[in-house]
Amino acid sequence: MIKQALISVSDKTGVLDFARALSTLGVSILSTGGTAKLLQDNGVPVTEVADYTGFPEMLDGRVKTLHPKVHGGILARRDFPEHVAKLSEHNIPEIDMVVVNLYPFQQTVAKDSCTLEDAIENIDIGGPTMLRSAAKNHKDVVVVCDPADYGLVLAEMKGTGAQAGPVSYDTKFMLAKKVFAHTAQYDGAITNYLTSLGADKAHATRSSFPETLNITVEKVQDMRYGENPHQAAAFYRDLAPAAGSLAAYKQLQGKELSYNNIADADAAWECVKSLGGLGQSAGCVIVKHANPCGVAIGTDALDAYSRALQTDPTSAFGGIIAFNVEVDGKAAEALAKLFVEVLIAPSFTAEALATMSAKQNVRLLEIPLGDAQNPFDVKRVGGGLLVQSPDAKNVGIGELRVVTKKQPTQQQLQDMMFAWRVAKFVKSNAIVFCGNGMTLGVGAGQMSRIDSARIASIKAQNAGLSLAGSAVASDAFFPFRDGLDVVVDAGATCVIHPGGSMRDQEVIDAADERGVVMLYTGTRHFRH
Ligand code: 93A
Repeated sequence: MIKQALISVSDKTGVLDFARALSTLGVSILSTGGTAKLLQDNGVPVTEVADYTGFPEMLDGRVKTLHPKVHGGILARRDFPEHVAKLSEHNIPEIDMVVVNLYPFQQTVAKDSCTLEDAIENIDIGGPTMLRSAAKNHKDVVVVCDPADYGLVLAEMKGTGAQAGPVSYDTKFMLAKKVFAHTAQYDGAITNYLTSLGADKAHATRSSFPETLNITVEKVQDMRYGENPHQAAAFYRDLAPAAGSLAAYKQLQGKELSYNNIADADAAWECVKSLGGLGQSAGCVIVKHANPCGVAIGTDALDAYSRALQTDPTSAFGGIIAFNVEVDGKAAEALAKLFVEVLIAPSFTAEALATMSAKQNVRLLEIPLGDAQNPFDVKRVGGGLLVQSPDAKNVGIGELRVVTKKQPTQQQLQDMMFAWRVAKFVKSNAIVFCGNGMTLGVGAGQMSRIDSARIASIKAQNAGLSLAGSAVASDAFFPFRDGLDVVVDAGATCVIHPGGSMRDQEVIDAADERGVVMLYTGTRHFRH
């Protein structure tokens, strides 16, 4: 029987209705200052914790609920006669439900103006203590740290009639697990913040990377297997994924996503999102084994797809395809002719959905567009993590430097800008031939740049595409002139790369000698 609940919340969303419903079910309510006032002002009967314990809230609220009459009432085991006897000896009533959410530490430190003092005052002590007490004793105590669970708890209590009914063990256990995940994350955020502060604590200068890194993620799904069938796997997402990130996907049809599907879908989605502002309304990216094997912009989804497919129709078989525009019926009809593993778009028209519904093997993902970046990238290495800020740099046209005698035409500039956007998403060493807003040949993941250049031109040949007059992007500088010669021999007339080699002059002279245009970006896009 739930007779007494303690409610103490910073986020007051939904708490009034919840408290009122509890009260109607005959539950007496204990509450702290601000929460008690809100309930009282709205006519919900409530006893202030200070009146209950006989101790006032003190030390600017630092001590409100830290009292044996509170914690004894929560922690006592109802099935231990000695515990029950102790409670009555000290006149401590049982507390059967704890509803607490914590001081908004994360929101406070997210503000640029936050001082160390502000942060420290927002470290909740009494709240986590009550949550952990209640979660430890979850067999007998219902603990609610998330306003989203108020409805579930009420529904179970009301299920048994006018009197407050019990909450099931399964629900109490689920709520307790949620509490420990929540307090672990809360302490993790405090640690991340404090260990990111420099020696000059008074001024709280912050480094991007704390001394210890606590990452809390939540499981989205277990997978049948990982990269290979003998590996177990699961997908976890950030508690607040960046807007427009893959983790925000809604699956509209198709089999469960595999580990490789999610990795490739992320590569395709990140690449296609970067194709805006290039003078065409639609973009399409086809990915195989984490690399784009066809990328194009076009007048609409069908146009972009048809052109992306031309780059490497062989590799596109069983590929992951992403669009940055709605997929309509026309595009879906063309897509239905190809064996596709995953299809991603911000939306699908009704006609497109009808066409794809005949291809139930295709996993259809809807993801809202958004360009927020992950706060950092993580890569697991033996015994540790490599952490870096994301490769968020997009070179603007104004930052490009022409280093050859020959100046680019407008068309060449556009082609090089497109090629450069794509090269960022191709594994190093990356060489990407492009023309008229589509890839013509992609050389990826080779240990030597010259091999990537050769492979890219062979692939264009295999696809029957001409490289005459094409643009080439190289994700890092040409260490020697040989790589440049390969792409110019293949037909390229303009080349974009970061520059910065010891032999830059040798490579510039080669470009002048061959009569091609060369642009420096000053930015490198290694991707491993
Ligand atoms: O300052 S505390 O760490 N000390 C306490 O004893 C205590 N008891 C509850 N913070 C404490 N709380 C927190 O107060 C709760 O976790 C909740 O976030 C907040 C609710 O305060 P009010 O009801 O005054 O708005």
